[in-house]
Amino acid sequence: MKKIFFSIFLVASLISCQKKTKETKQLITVKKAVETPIVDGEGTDKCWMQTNWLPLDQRWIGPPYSDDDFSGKYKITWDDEALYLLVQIHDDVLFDQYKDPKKLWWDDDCVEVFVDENNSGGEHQYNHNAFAYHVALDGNVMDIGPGEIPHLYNEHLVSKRITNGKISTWELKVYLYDNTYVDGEENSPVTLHKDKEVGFALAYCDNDHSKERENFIGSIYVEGEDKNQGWINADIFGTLLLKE
Ligand SMILES: [Ca+2]
Ligand SMILES: [Ca+2]
Ligand SMILES: [Ca+2]
Ligand SMILES: [Ca+2]
Repeated sequence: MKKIFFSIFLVASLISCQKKTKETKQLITVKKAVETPIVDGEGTDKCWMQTNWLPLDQRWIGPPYSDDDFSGKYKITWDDEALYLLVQIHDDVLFDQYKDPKKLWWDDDCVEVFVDENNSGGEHQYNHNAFAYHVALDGNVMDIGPGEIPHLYNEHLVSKRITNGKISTWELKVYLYDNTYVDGEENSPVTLHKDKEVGFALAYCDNDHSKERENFIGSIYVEGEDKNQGWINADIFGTLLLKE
């Protein structure tokens, strides 16, 4: 009997260990939107007026760059339905060399939103433990699913971009799906609530005229030589803590 109890305890411990592998590196308290923002690319909504900018300044790939080449910042808020982001990017050249959204999407200019619904951390390269949504200049949303199959996830993320000269303002509504998500089936996004923790990072792929992206800039410091970890490992994400 004791042995069985111990086995159950051991299995339960292993499951709970697998569930949470991540240590909190960047805790961001996110205030609930006073009014749901209108996703129109204009940061004039009341909630944005009351939210501070956060930096998008960690070089994950590529050589040092000038402020004119790239600089970025973002705001974040939430309501019961989704996360909302206001992302302001200074990028000297907007470049979309592949019109096919499923072709080398990370080598075109795009905003990348990483979300781990239950903040578990862990590996998510070809599964839905977390998502890495690449939002292209034309609004298409790409990620790789199980079986290494690229998918459009346009129903997961609504966006609108307004570009004035070198400055683009992206407004995004990001629905959160949990790890039971199955491609090709009916899935419902989760409802958000106060005190929920969400794994999160933001990035921008900057390409101005090269075959491959020139820089990849993220919102969080990544340890080690290879900083291009976000699309594989949700342990590197920061943590959002949703508050009223
Ligand atoms: Ca707006
Ligand atoms: Ca640039
Ligand atoms: Ca997860
Ligand atoms: Ca660019």
